[in-house]
Amino acid sequence: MRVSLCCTDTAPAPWLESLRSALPGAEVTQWQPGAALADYAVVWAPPQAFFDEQTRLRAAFNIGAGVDALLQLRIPSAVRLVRLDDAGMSVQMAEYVCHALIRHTRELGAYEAGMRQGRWSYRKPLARADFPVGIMGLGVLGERVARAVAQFDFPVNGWSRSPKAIAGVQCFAGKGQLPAFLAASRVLVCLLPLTEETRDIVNRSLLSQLQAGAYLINVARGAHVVDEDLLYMLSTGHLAGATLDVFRTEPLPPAHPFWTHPAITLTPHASARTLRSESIAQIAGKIAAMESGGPVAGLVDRQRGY
Ligand code: NDP
Ligand code: OXD
Repeated sequence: MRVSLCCTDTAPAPWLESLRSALPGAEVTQWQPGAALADYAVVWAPPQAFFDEQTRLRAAFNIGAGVDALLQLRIPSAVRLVRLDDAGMSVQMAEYVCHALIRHTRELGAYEAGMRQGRWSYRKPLARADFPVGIMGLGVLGERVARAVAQFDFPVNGWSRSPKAIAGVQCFAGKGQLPAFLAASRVLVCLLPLTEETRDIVNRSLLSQLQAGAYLINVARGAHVVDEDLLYMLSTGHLAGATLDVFRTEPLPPAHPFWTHPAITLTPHASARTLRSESIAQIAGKIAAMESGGPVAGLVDRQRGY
């Protein structure tokens, strides 16, 4: 069996070494134009030329959860696309979202500013009940985040395409229930995949349906949010602030207003990093399942877009 690694933005050597030890019977190589045909691919942001040349692939494993960039390429339908299915990301996402939420509701930013000025002064505690959290996307990451937020006794709402039942979470589904979900939420967490249906979803109309003094945490994809609408809603005061991990253009251009906005906290697409050993163990397990004809979790449904 031959496995080809084609990852831009990722140092290949440690991946090659770990893939070789996880797949001892396989010939694992880094892809270069003209390389021998492989059976499986491990990819992140591959060029179109990779799929044009690699005509024997049975499956391509994306070393990330989001497959929006991969689905922009022309990939023969015979190639099964497989995403990372947690692989250590959901706990990171739960940490990140809880931290952003608690930093906001405990006003830790204001305490930090006070500390820098040598100021010892208390702020009146805010009530958790006044900060219902709405999580858009209740998949592998969203469900874990919803459960983690519920552990801190915040009211939690969740929204997905298909109906769900999650203990401690009021679940809404489909476009028809989106207005009720938004009206019940003050803090909005975006954990949707980027698809034709979800691009630009966090716009002025959606943000204005959240409870007043809303807060946005976007950890999914930058193109979910209409940047100008976010800035406008901050200027009206309806939105109190935002924590953003993902952006339409990454790295975020130096002149972008998000960098200096006082109500925006940002990180460089770091909320849930791909962990190499967990990812490779998962990919090796899935290759073994495919070879033996068993079921494989995390298959991408190209029609749905995730
Ligand atoms: P999943 O595919 O497991 O879950 C997606 C969820 O979104 C599902 O609950 C799905 O509903 C819901 N959904 C999809 N389309 C719609 C729609 N049109 N309306 C309502 N709900 C919808 O994805 P993950 O949880 O694994 O990951 C989510 C996203 O997080 C990734 O696609 C990626 O973009 C991003 N991500 C960001 C990272 C970062 O570092 N910032 C790291 C990892 C991921 P249903 O359950 O009904 O199918
Ligand atoms: C992912 C990501 O999709 O890192 O896994 O954003």
